Amino acid sequence: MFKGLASRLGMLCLVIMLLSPAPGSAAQPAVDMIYVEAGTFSMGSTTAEFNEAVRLCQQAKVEDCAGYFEDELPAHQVYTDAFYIDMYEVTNADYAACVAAGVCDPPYDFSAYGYPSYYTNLAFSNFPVIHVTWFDAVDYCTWRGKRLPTEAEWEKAARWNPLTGTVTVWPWGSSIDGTRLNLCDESCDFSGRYPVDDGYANIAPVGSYPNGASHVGAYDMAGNVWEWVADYYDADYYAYSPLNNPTGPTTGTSRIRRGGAYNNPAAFTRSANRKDEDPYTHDSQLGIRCALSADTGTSGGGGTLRIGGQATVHVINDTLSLRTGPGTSYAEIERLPNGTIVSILDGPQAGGAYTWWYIRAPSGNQGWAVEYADNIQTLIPR
Ligand SMILES: [Ca+2]
Ligand SMILES: [Ca+2]
Ligand SMILES: [Ca+2]
Repeated sequence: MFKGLASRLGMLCLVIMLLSPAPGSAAQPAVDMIYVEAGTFSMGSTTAEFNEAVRLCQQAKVEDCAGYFEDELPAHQVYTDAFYIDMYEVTNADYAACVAAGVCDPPYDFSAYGYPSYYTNLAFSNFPVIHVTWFDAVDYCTWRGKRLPTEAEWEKAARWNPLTGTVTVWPWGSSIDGTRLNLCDESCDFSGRYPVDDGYANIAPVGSYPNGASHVGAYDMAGNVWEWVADYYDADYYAYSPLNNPTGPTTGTSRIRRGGAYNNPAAFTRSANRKDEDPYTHDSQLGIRCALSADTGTSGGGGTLRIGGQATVHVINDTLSLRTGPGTSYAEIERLPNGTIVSILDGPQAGGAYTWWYIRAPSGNQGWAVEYADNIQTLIPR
């Protein structure tokens, strides 16, 4: 129901972002998600990976390193269904749109470490939102028609390589490379500095490290800011976690943050690292990334269109219009030929005489398409 408003606010934020160059360099689209296919991966750390993590941690002169990483054991097989995950950490501009819509609470603190004016300063529109609780993260993702990733989905998107079926210690590979992420580098104010200049002493704009993208193409899954995931925390969960689509312990008091941040030593930015967290916590190192189920349903039609599903474009002597809004008066982004498979991101919404869905085309373009118009333009569920 909010999508029309959200789209306009999103465009407004994008305009604001374009008008006010951030201190960093990276440009990014307002909304973008990555498809992660169904399949099994090895979650958690092997004993060898654990030992190497402890060694790297001790090298940074951190105490009780083993105690931080024992909850990554044992490595175990996990299957997840297909899902989408945000390409970027949720930005201040993204989050501000939800606040403006009257749905999300503002962050608890408008400053960031090193940046006295942050959330309300348009120069930081493209930086990750921080000072948000787990509940704020849930509210934001829900408003976008999404949800928080499960801990398993998060780790799969961070370190699983679909081409090889294997996992790496960091998103890009298994060796630390201080130029591929924002961690506690040589300019960092905190202890455990890694001897490299990564360009940022504090938080960086999202997407600042294209060489640090994960195998599926998600940015900043190592470092910059930690990210909330959906599950309750149990240090021993991996000993009894189910194979299929684990969603964490059924009860608990702590949630989980993932990925490490700009103020952490290298060992804490490994993709298997997990840290328990009070869901009411908010701080200058913790943000949001959302996910979305990609239920493809049964092939061959039938069923109904639904968010997270796919549809096939069916047109007769015509092409399907992808528009900037839910109605025929909105501008056309592109035209999709018969047989095009699209992903459904939001909807339905009434517009004029028709019903509209917010979809993503194979080009990556996102926009509104009509569900059914006189049997000439139709979206058929897959
Ligand atoms: Ca840094
Ligand atoms: Ca991150
Ligand atoms: Ca841990």
